[in-house]
Amino acid sequence: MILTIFGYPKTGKTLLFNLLTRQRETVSKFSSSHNELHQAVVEVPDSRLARLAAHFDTPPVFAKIEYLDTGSMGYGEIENSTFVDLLRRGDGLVHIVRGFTDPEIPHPAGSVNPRRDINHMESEIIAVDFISMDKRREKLETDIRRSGSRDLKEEHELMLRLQEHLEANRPLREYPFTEIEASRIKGFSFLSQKPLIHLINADENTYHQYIDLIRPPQNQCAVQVFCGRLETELLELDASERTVFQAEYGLDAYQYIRDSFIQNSYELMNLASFFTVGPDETRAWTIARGDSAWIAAGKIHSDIQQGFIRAEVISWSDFLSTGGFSQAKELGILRLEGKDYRVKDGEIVHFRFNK
Ligand SMILES: Nc1nc2c(ncn2[C@@H]2O[C@H](COP(=O)(O)OP(=O)(O)O)[C@@H](O)[C@H]2O)c(=O)[nH]1
Ligand SMILES: [Mg+2]
Repeated sequence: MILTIFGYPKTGKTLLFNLLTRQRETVSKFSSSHNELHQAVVEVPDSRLARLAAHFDTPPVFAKIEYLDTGSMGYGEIENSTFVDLLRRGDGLVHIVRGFTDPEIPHPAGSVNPRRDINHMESEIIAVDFISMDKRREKLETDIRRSGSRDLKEEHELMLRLQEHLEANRPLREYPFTEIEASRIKGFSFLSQKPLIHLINADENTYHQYIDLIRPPQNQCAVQVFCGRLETELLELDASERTVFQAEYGLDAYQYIRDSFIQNSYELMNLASFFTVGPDETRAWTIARGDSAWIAAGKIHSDIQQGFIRAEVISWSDFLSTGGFSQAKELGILRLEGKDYRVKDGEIVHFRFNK
């Protein structure tokens, strides 16, 4: 899974990237290379998987997230194409919003105002989608004049409806797609359809004033606040010192982004993990919540999906408390499920398939 970090210049994108990936890329007031790109892959920590791996005495293979830290985009300049490409690559988008004050780092719009920047960025993203949809619509109109297939006409009608939706300044995340419509536009990677987190980078003085901007995930969009520089500094201290400083700043309940970010993104993006276990490896796989056993099988290998017979399913905790597959089978806790079974977060799935 890829998460793309983006935002206006000097908002703390690279600082966040370093926090999340434990890299040490240069964070700077001055250098402003527009084309810098940092990438790093990190494991998704999962104590359930670690315990299963210990049980089997096999190496745990954690799920992975790749972070892309894009170079800065100017205020109102999102359509720069290399930039949009990086956004399209993301399965989810992380918009870093300037929330800290520092007279030495001027804001391109003249003042620090996260609410304004969030709205501004939403509109820019919507505009990008509108423009790419416009191109597609024009192409469809030419093609329809030539061939007039019903399929093209339906796509054209959909584009018109979606453009109307975008014109009302609403992201595609909020459009009630039918399954057919969703599959029609899947290949376009529209930006306003991607899950999005607006992450306000505050400092110890501004943090409290942004609390009421926080929004829990709704339609795969959320607003969160963190203190990038302060958190980086606190993480260098030991736990007791941290507590003292946090109390001093009135941040006793502060949630470290480094600890909470992955969990929150999984929730935002409606993701879940299932596990495969065995003598070779104990491994976590990422699926969407509600995915069927058949789709889960396809995450591992298309052969397993094609030859799907049944899935043996048990929750990770039931597995550990019964002590193994044969005990679980005897107790009737190991279930046999079919293709349509919806796999739940934390289940061990063993696929039986025709080779
Ligand atoms: N005071 C303060 N400064 C920050 C914070 N986050 C980033 N900065 C400063 O903002 C500048 C730009 O940070 P950087 O991560 O390189 O921003 P980017 O251009 O978005 O990648 C650096 O001088 C950082 O030290 C923060 O939370 N508080
Ligand atoms: Mg940077």
